[in-house]
Amino acid sequence: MNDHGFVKKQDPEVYAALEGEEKRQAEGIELIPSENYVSRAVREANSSILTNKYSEGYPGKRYYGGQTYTDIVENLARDRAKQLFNCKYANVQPHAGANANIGLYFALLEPGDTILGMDLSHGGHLTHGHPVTYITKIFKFVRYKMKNADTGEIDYDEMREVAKKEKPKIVLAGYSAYPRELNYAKFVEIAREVGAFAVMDIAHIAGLIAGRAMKNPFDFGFDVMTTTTHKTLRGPRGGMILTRESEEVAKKIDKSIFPGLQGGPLMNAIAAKAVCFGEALSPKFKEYAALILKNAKAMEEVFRKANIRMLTGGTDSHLILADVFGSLGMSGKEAETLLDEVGITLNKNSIADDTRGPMDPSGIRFGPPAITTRGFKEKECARVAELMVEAMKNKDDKKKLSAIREEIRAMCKKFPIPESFV
Ligand code: DSN
Repeated sequence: MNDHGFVKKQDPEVYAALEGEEKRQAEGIELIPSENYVSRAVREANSSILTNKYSEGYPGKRYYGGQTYTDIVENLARDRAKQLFNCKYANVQPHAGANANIGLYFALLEPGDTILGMDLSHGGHLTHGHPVTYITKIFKFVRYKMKNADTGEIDYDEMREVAKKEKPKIVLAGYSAYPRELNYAKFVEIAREVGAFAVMDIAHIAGLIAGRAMKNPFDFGFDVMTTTTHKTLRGPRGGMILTRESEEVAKKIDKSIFPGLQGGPLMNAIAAKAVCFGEALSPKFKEYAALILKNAKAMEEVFRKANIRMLTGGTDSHLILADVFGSLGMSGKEAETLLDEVGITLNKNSIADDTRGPMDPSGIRFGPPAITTRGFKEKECARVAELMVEAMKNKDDKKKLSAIREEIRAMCKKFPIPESFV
């Protein structure tokens, strides 16, 4: 529903772009697995008058006056986050997932210290040590990999060997393009052997952990988890750091985020995080999380039947990484552009040890978190996957592509984006 009345009156150019985006979201199938549709309540909190307020510091210990209500919302967000993820401490101030990761590194490490993370082409994230990021000028990153990209099994022997040799201070799990559940106990075992912190970046699967559809790494002894709040968790854009039980670590993290890395927190976003965490605590969210997994499986099945190679052989989570170049001779970029034309949005993605470059890689990455929010069940998700395959296999058949576009439009009309989930 349009709520841009004041923008319309005051700034027609921005208004036109907002309207265009609203229509794009309403009429297309969103399969980027890190995107979602938030509730109206989350949006209201996110655009609330809390954007007017400066609140450097933490509840009860701020640098400016007038903090009665900011303290209330930040405490609500922290308490709900702790309850959701079963931990003792939460810092809800990171403006983004990248800030959460960078703030954490500075909290736990000294310059020159080492982090052991997943090889980036096997699913890791930029902030896990990509050479283009500034953190690689400060910390040393060493790598483990999958043993076999067709099963997804992590090479834990290699991980242990590298850990013993390099003595990392952090053993890092959690990825943006890896679809399998991890052997968390193994990570913790290796981290303990070398005296490192076991850290998990749960950004992609935070909603699945909160909704109890996937395991919680804290149950296996992980020390800290970082996350975004806007992916499967279905909240506002933002980040968060959770500490299982060490008060000393939690204090270091607080200091690192403010004043170490950031200035004033975005209190409007923190209010929206509180609303999102409230939604995630509801029984309906558990149903949502469970349905994401079923819907992803339904899509996996269609790709398997179509003989399209999926990295790791399939998925245990909300995302699928398919080797369209290897299977169909179509690059990831070509597939992304083609599917965009029929109303399906997803992203091109590198696959493990990709021989093609990152701007035109071999793979596509997609998943059902957003369409599940829209009410799609297994039947509809399977149909979307069939339409994807049909489009890719008939990329030059204009008539067929136009029929697919029409079917997508009709599906979107049948499943409007909901405004409330409780
Ligand atoms: N850009 C995010 C994703 O799509 O996975 C990661 O930060």
